[in-house]
Amino acid sequence: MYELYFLPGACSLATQVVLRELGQEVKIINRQQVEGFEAINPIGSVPVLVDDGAVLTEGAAIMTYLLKKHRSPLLPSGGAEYQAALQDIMFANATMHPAYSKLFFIAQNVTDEKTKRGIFDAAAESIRKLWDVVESKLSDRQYLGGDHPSAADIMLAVYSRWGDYFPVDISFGARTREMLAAVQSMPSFVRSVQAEQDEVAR
Ligand SMILES: N[C@@H](CCC(=O)N[C@@H](CS)C(=O)NCC(=O)O)C(=O)O
Repeated sequence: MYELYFLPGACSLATQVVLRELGQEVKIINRQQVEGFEAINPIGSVPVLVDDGAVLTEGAAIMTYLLKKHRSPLLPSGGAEYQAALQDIMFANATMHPAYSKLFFIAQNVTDEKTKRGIFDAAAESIRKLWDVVESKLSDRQYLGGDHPSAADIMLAVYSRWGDYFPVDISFGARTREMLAAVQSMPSFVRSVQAEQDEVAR
């Protein structure tokens, strides 16, 4: 069984959803309950996946590891389709995620309220532009992956919820809203959110 270190609602939720899509059993461990987590991951972040004793870090690397290992159609095996799927995963993990991470950084580090408001607005604007890119990609398809949700769709569906934590207005285009709602209502997604809540309440 896989072990997955998580923080509630964090990017590790996408890892859990994908594990469930792959039909894998997973034990989730709340990083907040783990003393000395830096001994497991020196940068202190989740997700961390433990597979038969091997400790894996970095969300995109974990995602591609799992999809390849289980030969999932969520990641085509080669050619232009593989490259496009990988590009979407990296867009999610290395472009959209860091754009949202700025909101967390501002909330934690900027104390002057007027300055904070201005920087929040600027960060939200850069996030909105990225969602515009997603909206145009979805002009001819339901999901980034085509007819079915891809790993990138799942990752974006997790990140899209983060704007609610801050005093920012991040709107989504109509097709993006449909994609996000469809992914967030997948049984694997609903179950993963519930599993996190159960673990936090324990
Ligand atoms: N590059 C890392 C970044 C992961 C990351 O920023 N994780 C956040 C949650 S979404 C986290 O653990 N934040 C808490 C912390 O860094 O202490 C990855 O993709 O795995």
